[in-house]
Amino acid sequence: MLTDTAEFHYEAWSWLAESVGITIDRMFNEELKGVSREESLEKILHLGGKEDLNEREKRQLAAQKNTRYVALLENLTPDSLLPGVADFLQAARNRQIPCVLASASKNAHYILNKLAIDEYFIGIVDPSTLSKGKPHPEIFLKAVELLGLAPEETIGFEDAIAGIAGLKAAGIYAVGIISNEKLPRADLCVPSFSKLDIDELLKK
Ligand code: UVW
Repeated sequence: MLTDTAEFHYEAWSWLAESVGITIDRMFNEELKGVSREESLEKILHLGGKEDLNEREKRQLAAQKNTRYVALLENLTPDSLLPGVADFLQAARNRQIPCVLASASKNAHYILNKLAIDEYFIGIVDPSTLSKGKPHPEIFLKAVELLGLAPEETIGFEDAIAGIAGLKAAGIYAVGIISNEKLPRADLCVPSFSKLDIDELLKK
């Protein structure tokens, strides 16, 4: 939701899936949003009836996908930030509001660096410490821990149903950032960060 990596994931996963005789489409790719690399691979192999590959083969496939994906991430620049993100982060910083990134991606550091916004975050949840994916609240509870705050003192931003469900399960005020639909369980839903007024949000 800081930038759109879905298309890069799609390109890399489609290529990887084709290499083992499986075809995925953009609709299926939607199901991979916010899902870890390993779990995404499982979903793809399941789709193609190939989930019985051994662990070594799965590790190799995941690594191949990641090499291709990271090569595509090379194209990211600060211009790749979604509308309103830079201003919102700056507004948070001006008010001394700390931000933490709760991402299931092991490439999160690299992505923040390419977008030149790493200095706006006091931390990133380490995906290797997570035992359960969204909608489980674990990732958000770890983010709250990094902030040193209680869940009800924080605000979470998500662009997918599973993310909003995770935020709500963690007891966090959930803002849905989504352009073409609604996230029914979100406390507030806006099409982009540019539609958010941070001072209004802080009154919630
Ligand atoms: C995700 O994008 C969720 O994972 P990774 O970048 O680690 O493949």
